[in-house]
Amino acid sequence: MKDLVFATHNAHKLEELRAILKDFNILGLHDINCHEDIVEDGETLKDNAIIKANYVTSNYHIDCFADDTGLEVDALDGAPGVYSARYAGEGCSYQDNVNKLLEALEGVENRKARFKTVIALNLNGEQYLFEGKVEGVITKEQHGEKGFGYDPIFLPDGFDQTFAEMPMEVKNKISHRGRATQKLVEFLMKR
Ligand code: ITT
Repeated sequence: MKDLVFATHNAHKLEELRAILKDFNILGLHDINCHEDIVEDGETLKDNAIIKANYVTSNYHIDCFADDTGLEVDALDGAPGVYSARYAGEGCSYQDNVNKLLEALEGVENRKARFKTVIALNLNGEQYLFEGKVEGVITKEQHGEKGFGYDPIFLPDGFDQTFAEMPMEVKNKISHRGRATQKLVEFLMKR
């Protein structure tokens, strides 16, 4: 089975990707002894995905892919977007972010939102990009214990369970990261 490095420190993301990319041996940054915090100071998801992938390729001299994800809320003009990880401030928890978003949307009727993911793949000296998104709404309360991040308050269109209530395999079929990863898989399988 071919090794493929996923440039992430996020154990939840790693678990999701391992469940999707079953034909590859997916290594995380810990597996290659990369313990540095990669500074994600890009202005877009694409910039940050490229920053993470390039950091690993230039410092560890290996092919890898990285993803960056953001939650865009229409009533907040697309916030938290690229700042989704630190929406409630530097060092904040997932719960802090969820609380801040629920407060920001208190009394707001338009709750439309979407998750977007950009994956940057560095392979044999070339770079390839893949995108995925999922439309939905921000619920008024939290539901479910699974997943991570904003999952307990994201209800994907056409479903009656939040991402945190669904089994991971269901989330992976329809999610932003799942869709971007499917494109990555199709690309890798063709080669
Ligand atoms: P790495 O940069 O190490 O990969 P990260 O946690 O910083 O991990 P991202 O920058 O891609 O990940 O994501 C930004 C934030 O968006 C993340 O901290 C979560 O709060 C949220 N997020 C990302 N993917 C999510 C998902 O599938 N479900 C819910 N929230 C998610």
